Amino acid sequence: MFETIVYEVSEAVAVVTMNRPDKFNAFTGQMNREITEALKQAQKDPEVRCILLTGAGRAFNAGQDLGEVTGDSQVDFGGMLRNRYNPMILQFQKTEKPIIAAINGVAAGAGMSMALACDIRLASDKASFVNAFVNIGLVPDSGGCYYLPRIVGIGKALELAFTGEKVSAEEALRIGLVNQVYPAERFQEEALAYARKLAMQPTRAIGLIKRTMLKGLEMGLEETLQYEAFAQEAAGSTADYKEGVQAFLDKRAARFTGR
Ligand code: T3D
Repeated sequence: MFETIVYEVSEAVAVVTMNRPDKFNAFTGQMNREITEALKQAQKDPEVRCILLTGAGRAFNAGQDLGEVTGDSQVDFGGMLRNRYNPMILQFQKTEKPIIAAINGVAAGAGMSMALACDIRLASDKASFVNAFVNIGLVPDSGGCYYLPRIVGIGKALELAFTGEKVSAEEALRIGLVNQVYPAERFQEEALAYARKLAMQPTRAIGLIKRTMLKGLEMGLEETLQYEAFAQEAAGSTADYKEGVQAFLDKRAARFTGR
């Protein structure tokens, strides 16, 4: 049973809703663990073919709950990241199903980093992004230093990290921080429709695409070519590959099952 998130599966989509709206869905240790667990659960469940991560209320996620780390004693930043945040962020990569961040409102600090660790980012026109770390004298963490420069380029990444200024959804779309922006009134239905469409794709190929492209970011051409050959062997042995080819020959839409 989850307490800080709501986990619901319907029509092949697992919707994970961060549910601390009064605190702008800021992270507690329990929420870090529950998100990690929810991703593992979705990975194991053959009924789930896409994951949609969103926030309850006005915010997506405001980063670490600063109420949890105040006080006179020195915060164990290293321990906190190693034990709570890093395993959660790594789980996004390990989950071989598409993960969509449906960014309904502000995404700040580690909440922004987590959105960057998702495969696709959809934003409401009321959403915004704040690389808030510098505003409290910290360094981007939770994969922010890895994903942000890869997504928007080093120049823009440094600007966002140095200034900690708020970026609107419109600007986020312009700089490639998000894939799509939808009006707030129909955001949840648009995001769900997007997720359902991805859930109908050949899920094993999608998982292999994700793994191969992420590995490709770290490897040279020769190694990537090798890995593509390996991934293609795996994809080519799926029922969805056979269905895809048959559907093409039959001149009909493919009916993928994720097998
Ligand atoms: O120990 C460590 O810190 C290590 C881990 C680091 C990882 C990190 O994530 S560090 C970064 C932590 N996050 C922040 O610094 C963001 C702090 N929040 C903000 O800058 C702003 O609240 C926002 C830009 C997110 C939103 O601004 P705005 O003006 O739309 O809303 P607001 O009025 O500031 O906040 C609304 C409520 O949410 C408010 O509560 P109240 O007064 O209505 O009862 C505010 O206190 C609460 N809230 C927002 N962010 C946090 C939070 N409560 C706890 N922790 C938060 N991070």
